[in-house]
Amino acid sequence: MFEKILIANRGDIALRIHRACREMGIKTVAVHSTADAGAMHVRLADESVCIGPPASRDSYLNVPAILSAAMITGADAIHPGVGFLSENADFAEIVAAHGFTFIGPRPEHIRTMGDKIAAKRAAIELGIPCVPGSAGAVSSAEDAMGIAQEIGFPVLIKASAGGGGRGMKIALSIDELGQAISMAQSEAEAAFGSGEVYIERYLGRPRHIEVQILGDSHGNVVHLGERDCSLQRRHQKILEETPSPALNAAAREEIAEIAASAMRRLGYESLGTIEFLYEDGAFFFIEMNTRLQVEHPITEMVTGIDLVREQIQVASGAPIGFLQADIVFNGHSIECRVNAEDPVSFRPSPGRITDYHAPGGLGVRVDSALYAGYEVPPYYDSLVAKLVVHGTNRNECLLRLRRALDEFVIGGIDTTVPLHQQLTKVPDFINGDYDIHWLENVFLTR
Ligand code: MV4
Repeated sequence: MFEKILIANRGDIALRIHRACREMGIKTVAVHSTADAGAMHVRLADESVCIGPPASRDSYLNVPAILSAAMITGADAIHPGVGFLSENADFAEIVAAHGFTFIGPRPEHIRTMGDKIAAKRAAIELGIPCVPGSAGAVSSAEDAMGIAQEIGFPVLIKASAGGGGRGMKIALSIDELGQAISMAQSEAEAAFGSGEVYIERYLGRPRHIEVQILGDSHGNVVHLGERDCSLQRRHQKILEETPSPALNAAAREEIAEIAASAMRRLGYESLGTIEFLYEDGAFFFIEMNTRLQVEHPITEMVTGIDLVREQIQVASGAPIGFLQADIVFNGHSIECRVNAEDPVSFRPSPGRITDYHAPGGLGVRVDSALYAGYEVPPYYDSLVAKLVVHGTNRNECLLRLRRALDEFVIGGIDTTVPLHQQLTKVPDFINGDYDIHWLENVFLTR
């Protein structure tokens, strides 16, 4: 097992990884920008290294500075956390080339899944159901016309280098196709440096359901169930829950088994998430995330499995310590993402925390790096806390969630706590009756 891990991240996720390390007897190295010198992840770590000025590009994305920090502290492994360098295949390769273990999948799997066309091609080969569409990139309008005629309108043009919804264009009919393609191509070229696009049938009212996977270096792969992440605004998840209120036991088992056996065939190692759209009882693969996810705690709450501990263990070469049949799914869990934002305009609200009281009690978990007196810097993601609640069933989980939200005090800045208080009281949410557009088109327009 590793003796010392460098955590190449900040905020609540750096704390989350530090906690797993502590429980495993592994020393931690925090890295931080000058803006984060007083941050909780720095205070809790065994050692810390300043890696640059506030801008992420110069600090949390500064590969030479991070590698230097690992060398001077004698770390064995680097955990990239979420965001930043976590899905950068070149970084994973460079880390290994310098003699450190990258805590994540093999670089080739990161690279394949980062290219959405290559990811979809891999998914098809592995027997994962995909949205009907082009077999690869579409280059010309004529090419696209043929495919669109086959799959039917509306169609969606997506950037191969995209993901997270950037560079997507809908064409409702053949008249809109040519323009949609050239717009998607030029937007993708400007945003990602690659204008490669592909076409899919546009699903109008799907849910976003993702399956959590864990693989080791001995060929074992298990799934840890699904998460329903349909409640999003501008491709940012707001609240996630497991199990999905939209699935019955048979559908849940089927998609999770398809995902796990595909990853077994791929020889996938580490944590991974296969994302699907679910509409009219059918699943369609859209993307795969090759990292730990923000919403991993809800899976931990219903399985009792420490995902970060497992991720570190498999990275050290150990086999997964349990079988699929040993995993018991217990009750229901919901995560509310608390952002330092105005709950109506969603404008960022950095600043000093004047009061802080986190909710507690049975079935309540708060992952946050906040403390009274801390100053939320303006330079990074606005997520400041995850409120994660567990109940024996969805109703108990909801009652507990409302209670916990009412207890949460974060003074001095605006947060999205009031948004969650409203969301968890509306009938459509209470009934689990929502799709990927409901939050923006129904809830936020009331
Ligand atoms: C789609 C889709 C409808 N049909 N693909 C958005 C981000 C990227 N992960 C994939 N996305 C979508 N792909 C087809 N063929 C609708 C979306 C989409 C979406 C997906 C998940 C969660 C929220 C969303 C919001 C808008 C659009």
